Amino acid sequence: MSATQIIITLVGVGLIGWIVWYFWLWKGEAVAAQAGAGGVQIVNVTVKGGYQPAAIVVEAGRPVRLNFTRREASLCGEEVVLPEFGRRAHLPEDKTVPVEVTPEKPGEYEFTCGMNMYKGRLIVR
Ligand SMILES: [Cu+2]
Repeated sequence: MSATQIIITLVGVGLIGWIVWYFWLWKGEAVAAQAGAGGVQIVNVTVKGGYQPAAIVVEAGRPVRLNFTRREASLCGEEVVLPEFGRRAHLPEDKTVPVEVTPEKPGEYEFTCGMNMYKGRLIVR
């Protein structure tokens, strides 16, 4: 193989690796909740083509307030569901809707849109 062929091969492999990582492996950076009054853990979540942030780190045993704001006309994110907590909320466009839960046990808890298309995770430590 010539040097050019080696370089082209390496670039190709790198590109494939990046595509695999970006589309299948990357789940978004986890964001830690901010401490609010009374020990509430607060996170602002934007709903637009998904949840931003989609991974939220909180501490067990303390209340968590997720402030959901839907910033899109699409009806996909109109409803958010937290199945493990038996909670669901309607999210009107451009209005912030707080959803409070208290995760007692460490673990990962999913939240999704009403159709189970948008997915986010509450990582409880
Ligand atoms: Cu949906």
